[in-house]
Amino acid sequence: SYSQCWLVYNSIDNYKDKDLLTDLHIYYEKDNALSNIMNNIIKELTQGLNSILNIKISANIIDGKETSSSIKSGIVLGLTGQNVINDIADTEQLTEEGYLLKEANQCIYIIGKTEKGLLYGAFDLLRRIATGEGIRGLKVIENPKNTLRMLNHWDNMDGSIERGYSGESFFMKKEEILVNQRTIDYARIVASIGINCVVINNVNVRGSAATGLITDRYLNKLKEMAEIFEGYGIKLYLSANFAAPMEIGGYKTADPLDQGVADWWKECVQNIYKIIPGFGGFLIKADSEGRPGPFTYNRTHADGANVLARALKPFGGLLVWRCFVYNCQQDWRDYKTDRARAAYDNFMGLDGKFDDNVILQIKNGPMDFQVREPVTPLFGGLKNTNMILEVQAAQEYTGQQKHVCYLIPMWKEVLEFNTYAKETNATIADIVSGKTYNQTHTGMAAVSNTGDDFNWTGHDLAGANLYGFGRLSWNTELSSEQIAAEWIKQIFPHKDKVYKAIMDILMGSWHTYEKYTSPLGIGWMVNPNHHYGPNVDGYEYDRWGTYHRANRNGMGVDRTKAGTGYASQYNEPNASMYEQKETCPEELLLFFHYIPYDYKLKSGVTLIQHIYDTHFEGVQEVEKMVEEWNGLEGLIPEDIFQRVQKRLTIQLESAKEWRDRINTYFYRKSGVDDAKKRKIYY
Ligand code: BDP
Repeated sequence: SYSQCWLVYNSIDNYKDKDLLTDLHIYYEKDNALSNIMNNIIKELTQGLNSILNIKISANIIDGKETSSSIKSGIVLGLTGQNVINDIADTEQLTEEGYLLKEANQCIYIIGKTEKGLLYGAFDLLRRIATGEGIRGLKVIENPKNTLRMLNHWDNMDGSIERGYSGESFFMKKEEILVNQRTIDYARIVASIGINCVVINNVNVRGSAATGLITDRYLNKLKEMAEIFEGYGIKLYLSANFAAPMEIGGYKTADPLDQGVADWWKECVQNIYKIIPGFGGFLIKADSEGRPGPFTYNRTHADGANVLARALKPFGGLLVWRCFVYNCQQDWRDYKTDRARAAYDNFMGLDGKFDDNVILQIKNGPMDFQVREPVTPLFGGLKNTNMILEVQAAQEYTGQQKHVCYLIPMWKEVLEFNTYAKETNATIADIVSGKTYNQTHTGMAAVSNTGDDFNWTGHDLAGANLYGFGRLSWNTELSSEQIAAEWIKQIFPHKDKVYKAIMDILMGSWHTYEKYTSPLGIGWMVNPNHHYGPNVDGYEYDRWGTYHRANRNGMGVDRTKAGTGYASQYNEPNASMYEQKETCPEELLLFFHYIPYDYKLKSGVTLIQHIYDTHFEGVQEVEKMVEEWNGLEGLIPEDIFQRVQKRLTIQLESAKEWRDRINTYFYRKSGVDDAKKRKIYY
């Protein structure tokens, strides 16, 4: 069994606008059978309203060609273009997936241009009701800001999940594809927050089973999954192996400029679309961390992406190509090479060389999902390329879903970052939504944090990251608080104390995590491989390119012109801002500069004292979280209370370990005592 996340539809008493929800009327072309999407909308609305308000309604289908309406009250659903609907509101502003919700004459209208729009409108209405919001006088037009709202699952064919902290895969097990009730509930849950593209398998496509997902061995089963997804407006995507023509095709090369390779991909893709006409496309990780790619053949990433894109093109498929390309065999002795430079160095020269159905998927930071990184400069550089932002909902470096770390505030900062690529409209949100350069394929992708655990996300509070990603990718302007508020109210009883405690815990959690882990943007002080828990020198003399450069005088990586030159990859005025210690935002100081321990920060304390102080504060903040959570006993569902309480205990222990390891390490390196005379070393 498993939870329904934010679709639990808890019952609420005394909902004041219940009288508007008497019936469900659906305008539909009578000669057509209801589509899967329409059936799902009906199911969702009838079950949802029944569960929340104890209202029993059934759908009344009305011929869409009808010209007059005798409807007295209730929900009215219809596409634009149907006579009766057109009278109700001006729907010109609606885009493909948008919807209009409007109350008029005792009716709640849900109007869309497409059935997908209606689906999102229905989920929006249910969300408002579930959170207790009134719907009288309602009038909203919602169009998604991004066309691609994508989840990347890193699920392996054996059922394990790379960087998965919530159990095993619910998409695959023992090299077989799973299609069952959970597939349906997954689709409902993610569709309700606007997700419309899902990649079900790991970007590291290793072995013949994963590589063979694009062949007849799996396509018929995948077709069943794709049909379920389609009923919720979701397109199925697959991660593909760049060397598939060799590994499963038995061909002599995977050279993208070889005609045989191009033909192989064409045939492969034709076959996929024959079986799954609504297939979305491929996601590719190439030339990265051991994955094959075009570099082997002295070809560019544009050559590599385009050969696949051309195979997909006739069917409207998209090719998503990741920019996480760097040399993972660097030399830590060499202060001039810098992994942070890699995405920009590898891709800037290719701007404009990608086909129009290629999309570059770029991680938010130049390194790898650390608790604090600057925004990658690549977004501010590329001008003639489709780009989407990749974030990681899976908390690989942010506590692995044992710690609470609400990531929406981090993603908001990324989205609001001004790249200065143009004078106006040049934030990351503008760039990835196509506002800056008018690209067609734009949006956001998240590495999913789900698995087959009862609550889907291991930590119940990690559900807010999944929820928030969907909502944010739909509307990048929502605030972190708004998103948290919606999430809390859909899941927990509507009580002030509950709301306040959970809101506090979520909203402070990212900064708290940052305080007791690695300071001022330096990152990486984790145990190698699994990446959980402190290990200051874990990667320091390794080849992955992730260093803190601490010695007895100070620490930090010099990324100015005197150092690796990374800061110059930004547009002005950002480049100069990062170049100078004085103007560099302090939370990123050690990312850009080597700083002596006695350097005075703006707060007046020295760098070393700041490290000690924040590590004590971080632990205190976790103690406060534990206290707040304990105060919820009896007020929220017992199982959630227990699960979270258990994880908070683990978090507190781990936070103390971080504090003591970091403080001890830097005390021993620097020899500087704590000004407040606390115990800082062991
Ligand atoms: C890193 C993960 C690794 C992924 C890689 C990626 O440690 O497991 O394969 O990113 O994004 O964060 O490809």
